[in-house]
Amino acid sequence: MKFIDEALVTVQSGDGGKGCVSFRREKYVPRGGPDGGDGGKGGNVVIKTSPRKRTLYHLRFKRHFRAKNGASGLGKRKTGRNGADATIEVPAGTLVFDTDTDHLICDLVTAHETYIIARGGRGGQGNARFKTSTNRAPRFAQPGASGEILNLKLELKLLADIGIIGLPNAGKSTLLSKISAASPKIADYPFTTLTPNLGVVHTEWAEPFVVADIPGLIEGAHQGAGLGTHFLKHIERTRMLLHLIDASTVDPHNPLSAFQTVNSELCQHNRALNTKPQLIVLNKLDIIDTQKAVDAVRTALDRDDIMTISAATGQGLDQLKSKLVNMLDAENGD
Ligand SMILES: Nc1nc2c(ncn2[C@@H]2O[C@H](COP(=O)(O)OP(=O)(O)OP(=O)(O)O)[C@@H](O)[C@H]2O)c(=O)[nH]1
Ligand SMILES: [Mg+2]
Repeated sequence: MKFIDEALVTVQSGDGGKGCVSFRREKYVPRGGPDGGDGGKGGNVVIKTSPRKRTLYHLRFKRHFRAKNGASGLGKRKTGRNGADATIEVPAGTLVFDTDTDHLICDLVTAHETYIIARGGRGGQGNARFKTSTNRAPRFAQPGASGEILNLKLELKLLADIGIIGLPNAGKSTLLSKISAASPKIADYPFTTLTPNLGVVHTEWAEPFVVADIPGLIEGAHQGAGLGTHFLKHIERTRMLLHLIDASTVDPHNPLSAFQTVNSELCQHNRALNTKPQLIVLNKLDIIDTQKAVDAVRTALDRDDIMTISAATGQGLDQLKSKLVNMLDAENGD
């Protein structure tokens, strides 16, 4: 399940400000001597990992990052102001390559990590610094050093934020295809999905997130039945689960059977999976008489946060996306 997000950006650090040529001029102080201050330092371009970012998608719209130049030095030995840094926010896990040399510059692993990718130029020295016993009135100052320009390729191996689990045929792949640009194979027989598929979900109001469609689980999966739990290791790394249930197959006398089968397989594979936040979603609400099944599941679980959708018609998908965004933000501690 390799899914790489890529972005090309150009970064430019700020030039250093030039040094100042100036002489002290004050009443009653004849020949006050040189007092030109140094130029300010150019700003750096900094790459920073932010837990709010989940993909590199935002870099499709902003590809140039330029830090500000340092200001020139001033009289009275005043140093020019330093140029402001430019910051590129990326998710943890981003690799940064120099596209001109293909060299890996840095591998940002943890949250809130910062790396100076392009250093600002040094400010030039003002003439006050060049005063010597033989040249007491230097009429020159240094120019600032130039910033650097780099072409970068950012690469991120996407990990799913959300794993869709459920029995075969629940509509997991259909749901993924409706909320993302992924086009997994969809069919009315079980085990259509043989390997997990990833899709990026975009909304107009939130940071994109990544959803994985996991092959269907059946009873005995932890012992190898069906496709087994081979793919559950992908679920282990997701932050939350979307448990999809086909409402048209819910037995009103035993409404939780599908739900319990899948959860017990998860748990037998790895107990920790049971503690992952799980959103329960009933699918295929376009089929008649499914409302009874929904009510039965709601009553049996005694939870009112169960969502209902039809992946086929698109009913309820906007509400579902908002709910997922809220849950991910809550996980982030926002
Ligand atoms: N009526 C109706 N049919 C649906 C809906 N969602 C999915 N289906 C159908 O259900 C069948 C199974 O859908 P898939 O998306 O392949 O199911 P899956 O959960 O990915 O199945 P596996 O990959 O085999 O585990 C397909 O025939 C879909 O067209 C829905 O909302 N309404
Ligand atoms: Mg599928």
